[in-house]
Amino acid sequence: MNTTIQEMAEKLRLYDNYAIVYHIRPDGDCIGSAYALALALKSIGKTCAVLGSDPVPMAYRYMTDAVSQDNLRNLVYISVDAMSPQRLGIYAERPYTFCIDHHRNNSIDAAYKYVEEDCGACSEIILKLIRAMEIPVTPQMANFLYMALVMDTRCFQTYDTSAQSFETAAALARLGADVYGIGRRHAFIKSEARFKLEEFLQKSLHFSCGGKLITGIILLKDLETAGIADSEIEGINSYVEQYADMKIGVTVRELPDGRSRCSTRTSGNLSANDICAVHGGGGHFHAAVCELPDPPERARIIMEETCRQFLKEEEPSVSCSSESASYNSPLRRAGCRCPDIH
Ligand SMILES: [Mn+2]
Repeated sequence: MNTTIQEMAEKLRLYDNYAIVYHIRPDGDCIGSAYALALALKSIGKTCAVLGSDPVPMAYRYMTDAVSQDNLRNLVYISVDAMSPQRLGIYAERPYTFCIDHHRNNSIDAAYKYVEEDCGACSEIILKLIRAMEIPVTPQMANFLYMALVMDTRCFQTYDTSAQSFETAAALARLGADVYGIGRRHAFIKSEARFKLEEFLQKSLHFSCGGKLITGIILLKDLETAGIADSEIEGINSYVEQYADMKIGVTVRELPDGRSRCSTRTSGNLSANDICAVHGGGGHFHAAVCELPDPPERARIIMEETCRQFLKEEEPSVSCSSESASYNSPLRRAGCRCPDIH
């Protein structure tokens, strides 16, 4: 049952000891949202710990290390930015009293649930909640919330970016968020290792259906060679979206157990959520994910087949047979067709 922000604010005042749980493979939004909420609750005398199956990525430690974790007793669980129990990893089975999220089809069972589907970032909701509780927002909270907003809206460029996203940004700027520093650090500069990994990904790309379908692969050995951890490559799945003709882009990432995680991006009227749902996944309209039991090359073939069907449905005129040539760079399209390059 979805409650109102006001009701959530009232209920959050009732308990004393909170465990705020973020999702597996944490990103900026879940980290920023969880820590900002923790700081807010601590500021009114609650004890709080932020928990997650996976550790906080290195990129965010400079912010999170400054927040003390309280000792936990008689815990009341809050899930933040997680759409399903599976996304909570080792904390999936805990009894959740609160659930705050912005994904479609949220399936977490909680006594008090507030899900604002397709809002730009979960941190937009957290700011509303902190304000509804009449807790003063400190610059530290504002920094967490702004970082979350910048990361989940990809700097205000995603489909879900709305007037509320900009209003949240403006409010956080007034509340003391380091807009320049956070934007630059998290959304502009890149490490040498990141550049290297993007080069590997670029070389792995398959273009088909006239460049409308693009798939790429990131292998574990690519990460190792580039010298970057899997937890530090947030946003890499949007790389394929930068190609102007892309209607569907899939980034297949090899998982340690040999399976593949297929992050899917779409543009226009095509739903990434629907494409991933075919394989038991989901997410947002233009960004979703599914996991296949197959190794990456095989997973790519399966995803390409699924995507072709969606593309054909959307655009019956598109020439998109499974034999259509792939080439690894649009620059080569004019003269050289290199289907055997991969
Ligand atoms: Mn999010």
